[in-house]
Amino acid sequence: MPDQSLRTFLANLEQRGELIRFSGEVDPAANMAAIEWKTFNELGKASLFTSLKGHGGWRAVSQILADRRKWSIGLGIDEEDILDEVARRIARGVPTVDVPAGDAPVQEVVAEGEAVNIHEIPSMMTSEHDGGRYLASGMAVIRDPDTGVRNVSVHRQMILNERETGFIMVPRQARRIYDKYVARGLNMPVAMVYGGHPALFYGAGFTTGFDRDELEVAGALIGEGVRMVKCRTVDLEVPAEAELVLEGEVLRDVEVPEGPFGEIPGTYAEATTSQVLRVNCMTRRRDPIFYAVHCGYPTTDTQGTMALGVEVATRDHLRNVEGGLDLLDVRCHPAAGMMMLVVKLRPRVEGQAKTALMAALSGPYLHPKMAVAVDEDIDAGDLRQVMWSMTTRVHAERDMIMIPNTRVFALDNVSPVVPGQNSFHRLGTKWMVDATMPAVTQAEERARFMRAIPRNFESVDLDEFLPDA
Ligand SMILES: Cc1cc2nc3c(=O)[nH]c(=O)nc-3n(C[C@H](O)[C@H](O)[C@H](O)COP(=O)(O)O)c2cc1C
Ligand SMILES: [Mn+2]
Repeated sequence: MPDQSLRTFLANLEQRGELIRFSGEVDPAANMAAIEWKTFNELGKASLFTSLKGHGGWRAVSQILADRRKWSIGLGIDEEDILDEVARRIARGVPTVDVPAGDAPVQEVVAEGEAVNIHEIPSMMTSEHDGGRYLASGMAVIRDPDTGVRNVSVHRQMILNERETGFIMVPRQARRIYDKYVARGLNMPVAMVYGGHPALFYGAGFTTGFDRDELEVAGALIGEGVRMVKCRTVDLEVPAEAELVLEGEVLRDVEVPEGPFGEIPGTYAEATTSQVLRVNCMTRRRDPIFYAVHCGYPTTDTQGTMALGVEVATRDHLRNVEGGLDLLDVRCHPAAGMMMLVVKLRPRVEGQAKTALMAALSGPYLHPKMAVAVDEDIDAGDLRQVMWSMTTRVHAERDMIMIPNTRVFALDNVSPVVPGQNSFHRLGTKWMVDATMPAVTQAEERARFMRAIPRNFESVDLDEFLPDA
């Protein structure tokens, strides 16, 4: 029976040298974010903090899913196969399984009503100008009041007081469900879940059909149904092996000031207003590990998670392009704030790369606004090679195309807000760069665009020549 908690994954990361354990005291309100950000961006490692100032009994982790290597450990998939295998597994859903409260570590400690105090959680002060301490890893389990179908999505929460947080919903599925409750004059029941098997976080960050329960997507990734326990105060269920749950409701008629907050593009979402989550019950493990997701300037788990979802969904979307593509790779680069796609393909006929680029920019995710097509000799995951293609193989007046006034990602600050709408509705310019070699059909033409690589590049083994260490 696979462990569905965070814990086996953390042990695997540590054993593979992918995680650094910090036993000295750190302060979630002052220095934890800088430490975990540098630990990943300078050393490529995840962080586990075992001594948190003001939060005895808690531990925290961060940057555990910021790159493909960590995702491949988390999902038990070879790095090279990750897009194929995720797509293969999630093609069908695996239903959840109910377990009794006695089998649910996440309910070992329960606080209800006045006893709830969110300040106990080691929430992080993340970016320099954030409006407060945030929880950013919460997976909101909700239910569509019309169909009964569950939805799971991640929502940032600014801590407001002992019992309330902000709750930001950009116009996607959770917002649509919230609007249905509001139309009935009701608050929306929610269970926020923190810390679990990486498959849960993948599902929560993944955009799939409105009629699909992301917990069944997670189950498909794990290979068995997610074990769920009934909540104590709302008519919902949560993964029994999670670390922490906040049960409550998103209020129907309240908006409060919220933000600013360092967001997924790497810039700030400006201070605005948000809905409010009122917490009626907090359940947790006896020795909880808080998942302190870093949301802000790349690279963080936020981009690392969303990028993998964009890649899988875009690949699927590209399958429908006329004639079929010889598609070799799709990359959504976290370093580019997730707004750029690289499509690697073997164009078979003239014009096919540009057709593929149009499709890449009209997939299920709004985030990508720029797409670059590269040839089979380019590593789409290496931005240096992508940039090289963009200079040597691009004749801009022919190969660069802009499509103005298209709907773009809610947090893309450079794209203007639609007049009269809230800041989440923006019109921007999608742009495509065809960096594939011209003249697919003419071998002699292509010779001018080949990479001038070192002689005997393939056969030379550097290790044979390096001086002994
Ligand atoms: C760390 C992290 C934080 C996120 N914060 C928010 C948020 O505050 N509001 C929001 O609407 N989406 C947020 N998202 C994105 C949604 O979780 C994601 O788009 C999800 O697929 C939406 O689910 P849905 O398609 O069921 O609506 C966040 C994602 C991650 C990984
Ligand atoms: Mn959904």
